Amino acid sequence: MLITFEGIDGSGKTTQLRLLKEYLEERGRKVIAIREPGGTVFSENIRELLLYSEENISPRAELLLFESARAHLVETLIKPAIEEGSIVLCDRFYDSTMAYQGYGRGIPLEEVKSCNMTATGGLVPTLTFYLKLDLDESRQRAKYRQHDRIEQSGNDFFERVIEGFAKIAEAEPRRIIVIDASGSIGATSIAIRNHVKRIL
Ligand code: T5A
Repeated sequence: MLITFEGIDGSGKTTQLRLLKEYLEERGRKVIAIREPGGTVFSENIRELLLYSEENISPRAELLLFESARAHLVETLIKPAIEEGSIVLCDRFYDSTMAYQGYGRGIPLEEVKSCNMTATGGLVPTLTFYLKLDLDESRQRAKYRQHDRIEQSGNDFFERVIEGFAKIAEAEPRRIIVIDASGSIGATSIAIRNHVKRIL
């Protein structure tokens, strides 16, 4: 089973993924928690390039780097883990590419979709939580951190990303659960657990 967490930077994905992992492990489930881009040595190296390159990266080069990191992660870690019965929790997956590179950077959505398909081999998450938070609140939460290359993309970019996530969620209401992430960490966690309980 693959469960993914999506949302803009600082929406609480990492926090909620950690809490869900604890909850599932307490119930005896084998859980693998990973992040995108990353999760393997190769994909973490690509993450470094993507987030900390001092040279500007062109939108299509950026798209292909995310997909390359994903292709390796899916083949070497996610698919084998699912096959052995683990629950894989992934901090971001291909919906982020659609939102950031498609809606955010303006690469035609059909192109992004096709690249996502190539990278995942058609793997679709069982469930996706979209942690919905407005830009002001997300900036507030992330204000004491150093911002990476993508986080420096500006408010217009992030407004397009937020609009993109809304459209992506609207198109697949069975897979993508929209969670109001503006409440407390505890309230958000309970909302997520209640959905997960239904599919265990
Ligand atoms: N990207 C990624 C693409 O452009 N295309 C792609 O295909 C993919 C896969 C990755 C970057 O790459 C981009 C998106 C990103 O810009 P990242 O660091 O992995 O970068 O992702 P971020 O989303 O930036 O990770 P963050 O750690 O910033 O955000 P999270 O994980 O959403 O938030 P979290 O849990 O770390 O929380 C942030 C802060 O808020 C607090 C936490 O304690 C923490 O301090 N917090 C709350 N505070 C109040 N109330 C709550 N409910 C809170 N929940 C958390």
